[in-house]
Amino acid sequence: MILYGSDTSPYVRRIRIYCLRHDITLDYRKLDIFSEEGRATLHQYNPARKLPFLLADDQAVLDSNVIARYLQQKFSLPHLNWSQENLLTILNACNDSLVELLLCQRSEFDTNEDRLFFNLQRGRIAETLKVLDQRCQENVFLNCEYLQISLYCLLDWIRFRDLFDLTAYSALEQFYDQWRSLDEIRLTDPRA
Ligand SMILES: N[C@@H](CCC(=O)N[C@@H](CS)C(=O)NCC(=O)O)C(=O)O
Repeated sequence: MILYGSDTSPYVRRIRIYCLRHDITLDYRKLDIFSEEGRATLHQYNPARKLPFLLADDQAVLDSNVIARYLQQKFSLPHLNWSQENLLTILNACNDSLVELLLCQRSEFDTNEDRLFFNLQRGRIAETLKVLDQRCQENVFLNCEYLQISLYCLLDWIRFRDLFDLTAYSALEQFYDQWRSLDEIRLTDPRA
């Protein structure tokens, strides 16, 4: 199985950590989607033009969440229940809004301006982080490995890119500290 991704993407990192923890062998290939060559590969396999995507069993599997489900089915690993799926949706919404704002900043917009699009993203980020912080103290969250991995990747990416001040979210901060020294975390650190 070939996983196309980049070291800095929190979505790619989820899959890499998940595979490391389950001894699933991946041929991980880094793709610079802003280079001509990287874009050509991206366009060839993924019309959504996003990372990650997986090539396996003669097909392309697109989107980290779909890849996770594909791996869970293929290797008979536990699936998320509905309440965990909902939390994943909330977590993804937070991550997606942060990606949108980062792309706006890179396009030289002032994302602190009082504009509908920026206000919607900022509101969503604050609300989803609040819910994740609350739910982080509950077993429904902490009993699901894929959610935990996804949460860690989000929190570490927020720090890595200096996107949001997390100090008010004490449960998230505590969770982050518990996870940061694990081997799989170190092996996939985008700073390394
Ligand atoms: N829902 C997708 C989101 C993936 C995503 O947003 N990937 C970013 C990298 S972190 C990307 O490829 N962005 C390229 C773009 O937006 O043009 C997933 O879970 O895989």
